Amino acid sequence: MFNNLEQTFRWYGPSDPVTLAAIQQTGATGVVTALHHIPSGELWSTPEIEKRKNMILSAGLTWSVAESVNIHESIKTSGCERDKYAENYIGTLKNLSQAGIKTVCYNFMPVLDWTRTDIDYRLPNGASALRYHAPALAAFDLYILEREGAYKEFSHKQQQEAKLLLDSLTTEEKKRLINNVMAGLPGTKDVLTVDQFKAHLEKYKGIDAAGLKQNLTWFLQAVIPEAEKLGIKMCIHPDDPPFAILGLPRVVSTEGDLLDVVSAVPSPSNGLTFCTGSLGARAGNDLPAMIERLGTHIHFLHLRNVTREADGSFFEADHLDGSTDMYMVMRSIINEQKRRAESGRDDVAIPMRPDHGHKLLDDFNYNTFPGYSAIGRLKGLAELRGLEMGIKNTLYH
Ligand code: DNO
Repeated sequence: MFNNLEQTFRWYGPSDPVTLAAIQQTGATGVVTALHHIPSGELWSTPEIEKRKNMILSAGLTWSVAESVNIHESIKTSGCERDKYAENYIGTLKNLSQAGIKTVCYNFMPVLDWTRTDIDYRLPNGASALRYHAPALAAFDLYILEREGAYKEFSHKQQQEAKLLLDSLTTEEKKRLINNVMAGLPGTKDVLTVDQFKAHLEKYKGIDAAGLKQNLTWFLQAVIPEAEKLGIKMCIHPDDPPFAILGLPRVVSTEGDLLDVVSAVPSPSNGLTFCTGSLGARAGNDLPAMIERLGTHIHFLHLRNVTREADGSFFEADHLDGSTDMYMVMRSIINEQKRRAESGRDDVAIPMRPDHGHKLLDDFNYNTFPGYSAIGRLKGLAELRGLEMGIKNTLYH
């Protein structure tokens, strides 16, 4: 029988209230982390990498994936400093490779990483989930950001709904909405001000989806050949949500986009992070079929589920519940593993992590990063682990 998936857990570093000792108790063997204290685009030095690696090793775990090595905005906007930042990026890959960290996750979302309007959406059982409420995002876009041209992107009805929603918010709630949408990179507590965000938008004025794709191709051409020499597997994370928001293009949202990425620079080092939560927020994405067709390029799995709502909103459901059929997803993953085993590939144990989890039980007593409490993710991991074992044993025992 071929190997199981490698079970990993994200750790935000020493400031994460979810400790490495706790991660060990989840049964995960791998840690997914990044040097979040180093500003985006700067070099990760060997001593800093080694320090983090040793913390993980002393807890009896391994550093499986660097997530994320973020890409500097000047690369996304083809700014004049992009050569320097590409060089830094390659330098970081060299140092990671030397330390034995060979899988690197990144994304190509302009300005913001993943975006939610509500990070404490209560489910009927009292659990707290993350939600993207389309009318709230529209209210922010139209009436708080007051983005030029935004009106053209919303129907009259959507504009009215957004206005009604905005008027119903207390000052405190409005502040919370702004903070949620303007939250900076995961693993930091940074929040952009609306004015800072407007300044970023200016830089994207002449960049449409085609332009952003060109910039992504430039990055891949600069970095993938180097990654290949170093034995590093790069894996791009899809957009979350998988559609353009706030006037910013997004180009890693569909199967076509993913195909464009892998064919731009064909290489075993030019792969994908298959995030079922991000891709699953778009109804047209048939996830099990995408895994069957793109599976060979998948170097990392983020498994979670969302429930899509009629108006384009979605909230994060239990890992085995929601709009994505996680049974079919896991079956497709196991099929891919079997193909790999049969063709003699050495990467059958694809690293996977339970992505996001609800806040449950004792989770409410900790100030964890949104989506990254211990018990909610542990529940997700336990369910996914059982699903994997059940399917695999049924098919191949
Ligand atoms: C959200 C995460 C993303 C991911 C980055 C990868 O919880 O999956 O923030 O780490 O987009 O670069």
